[in-house]
Parts: sequence; C-alpha cells; structure tokens
Amino acid sequence: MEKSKSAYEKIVFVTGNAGKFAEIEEILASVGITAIQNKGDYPEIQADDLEPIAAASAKAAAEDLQIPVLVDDSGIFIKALNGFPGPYSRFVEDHLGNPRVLKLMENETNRDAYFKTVIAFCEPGKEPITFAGTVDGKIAHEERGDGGFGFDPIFDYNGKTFGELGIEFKNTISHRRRALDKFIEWVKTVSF
Ligand code: ITT
Repeated sequence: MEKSKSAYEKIVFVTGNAGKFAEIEEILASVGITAIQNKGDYPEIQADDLEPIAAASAKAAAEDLQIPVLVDDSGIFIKALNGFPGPYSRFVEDHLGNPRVLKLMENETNRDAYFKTVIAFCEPGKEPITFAGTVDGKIAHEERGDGGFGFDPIFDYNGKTFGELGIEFKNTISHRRRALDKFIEWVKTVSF
C-alpha cells in the first residue's frame, strides 16, 4: 500500500530534555524524518520499568494533542545498586547528581551498569507501542568529559565516558539509537 508521507516525514517528539531531543533529532534526520519538539510536561506514572511509564506518557500526550506522538523514557541501571536508579533516574539526577551517585559507588568493585531507553509511539484513540534499547557500560570512578548530558560523564563505554565520546559517537551505539532503530524499522512497515 502507498504510504502517506506526512506520518514519517515529520513527527512530534514530546520531551522537555534538550540533550535528549538533540540526539533524537539527529538520529531521525539521518533517515529523513524531521522531529518537532513539544515541551509538554505530562505526568509520569510510577512503575518498576520504563515501558509502562513511556506508554502512559505517550498515550496522555497523543490524546491531549490529538496527533501521533513519540516519547522517550530513559534511565541508568546500576548492577551493584540492584538496578537503582532505573525509573527514578530523573529524581536522582535532580536531587543527588553525578557526584553523589559516585559516592554511593565508592566501595563497589562491580561497576557494571546499563542505559535503557523506551521509545513509545501513540496515535490518538489507539494503544501505545513501545521499542526498547540498551547499552552496557561501567560506572566511572570520576566524571569525565563534558559532551552529552545527564549521567553521560560517569558512564564508561570501553574506556571512555559518553561525556568524552560526544553525541556523534554516542548516537551510533546508544540505548536511544537502538530503541529508535526499532521504531524506524517498524514505521517503514505501516501506513497511516
Ligand atoms: P522528558 O521526560 O521530558 O523527556 P527527562 O529528563 O525527565 O525528560 P527521562 O525521565 O527519560 O527524561 O530521563 C531520566 C534521567 O536520565 C534524566 O535525568 C536524564 O537526564 C537522564 N538520561 C536520560 N537519557 C540519558 C542519556 O542518554 N545519557 C545520560 N543521561 C540520560
């Protein structure tokens, strides 16, 4: 079936996070999709994982705006802290920040951690669809680099932090890239 162009030439991405949007904009532009930022702040539900949080936010935004939307809910999961902060990453970044996370990790020899992104797509009147991506790394012993945002300066990927590697490289292997790749594959198969 012939696909309507508008659905994936332009898509509204609901986020108030400028760093996140910069990455999304670049990744979607590379496949010819223009992302339009909507800074709407929709209440987030509480849950143990990111899928239901992203799905509920996308549903709320799609019904409120009456257009198809994408949202991204992400977090960092630290093994020695049993996956904390995970879905509470925003709260931890706002109230503790990277230095306090490093302090929590001071005596931990297991530095394993992963970032996870769940991209949720929702059309008004329909159920949301989610796409997840993860990337493994380690919690560094100190903040390094000023690229990226959020936890990037303490997330070590093969010897360099995402802060040192910068957004261009990060965008080739990140949790967000992997989740968006799944969305991009899916969107090619549907028509609106
Ligand atoms: P929106 O909900 O408006 O999109 P947010 O900043 O609340 O923005 P999240 O809940 O998805 O977004 O993010 C949780 C926290 O994890 C937040 O503090 C982010 O800055 C941080 N974070 C998300 N993705 C990240 C990434 O790729 N690198 C570093 N930190 C990240």
